[in-house]
Amino acid sequence: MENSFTEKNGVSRRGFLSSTVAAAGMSTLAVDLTSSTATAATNIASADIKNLPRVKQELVAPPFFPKHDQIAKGGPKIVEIRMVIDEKIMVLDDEGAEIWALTYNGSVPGPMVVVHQDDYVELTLVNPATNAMEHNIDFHASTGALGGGGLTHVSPGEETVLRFKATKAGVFVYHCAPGGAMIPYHVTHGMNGALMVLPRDGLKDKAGKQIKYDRAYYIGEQDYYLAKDEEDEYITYETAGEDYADSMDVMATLTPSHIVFNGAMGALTGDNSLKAKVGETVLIVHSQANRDTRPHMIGGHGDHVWSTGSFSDDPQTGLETWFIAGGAAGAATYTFLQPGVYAYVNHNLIEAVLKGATAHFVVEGEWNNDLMKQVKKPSPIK
Ligand SMILES: [Cu+2]
Repeated sequence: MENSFTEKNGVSRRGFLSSTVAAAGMSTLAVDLTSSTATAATNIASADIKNLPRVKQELVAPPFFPKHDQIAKGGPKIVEIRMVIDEKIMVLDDEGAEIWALTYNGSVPGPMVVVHQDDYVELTLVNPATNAMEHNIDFHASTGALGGGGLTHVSPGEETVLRFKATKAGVFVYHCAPGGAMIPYHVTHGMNGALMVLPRDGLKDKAGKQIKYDRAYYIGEQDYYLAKDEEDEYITYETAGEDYADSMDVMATLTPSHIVFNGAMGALTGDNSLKAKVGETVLIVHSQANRDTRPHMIGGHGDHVWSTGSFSDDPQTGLETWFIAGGAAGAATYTFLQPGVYAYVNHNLIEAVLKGATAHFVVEGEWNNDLMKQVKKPSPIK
């Protein structure tokens, strides 16, 4: 890849980037899949699909969820969503480290999408002419054609529409996967998000009892690989894609410069803290498109946890810390029992504190002395 970068360095940025993608090999695979899918498609259910009701889902920026029903009303639907790709500068920390982020709808992570099992997701993916790069989308919730990645390559100035059936219940990552080294490059520049496929009759515990949530938050964990100059300062760039060679060098070390929640350090702390009240049940969906992680609610628990993200499996209960594999999303519910500030962290505490993977929940309500009481304030030893 580095050779192709050097060789193509003289041509225009857009030309260089698509050449780099073509050189990567994966995109050849994607093209083959596109044509074979188109010709071999039997379209067994197209008549039925035509008769399904259509609804538009207004996507919102994380940590918030779009409006949705926890239990499906009626039969399967086509849920129309629209994502516009935005290549933009994002500031990642207090020191002003910045990146040309590659985003779905302008946020890192991209927006949460919510449907019910057997609904159809119909995505319009728009790549405005003002962007520099080709992009696509691979939905881990979907089946076939590289998760739709083979059918959704859009160059700047193009849009495409992909429809897939959400056959599996759970929470799933989606991400850009243009081909070869551009796959990790785009994913580690923020181009990923999550989609929740609820069972039609909602979430259940292992006894089959309904689990309802009062609030839902989406936390997308992001590892970035920013390069530094000889003075130990983060390098800045004029355009998206210009950091490609430097980024590849840092990525090869497997050592992120930043590991953050929702795009930047502090995106979910201070004024941006997540809110809840004592007695409320909060659903937390946590995704990591590239790297393993281990969420922990300091001072709380995971009451019900779908660590692998599959709602077809019984949730685990009463967990202190749970594992989310790189390339996956997981879900957890917690009913807050005490007021206060809870740090929700990736419990590799170096990653939480030094790299940025920390969020805060600010919970209002009455303190319960039965659960915890300071029996004696810290004072001199008698
Ligand atoms: Cu992309």
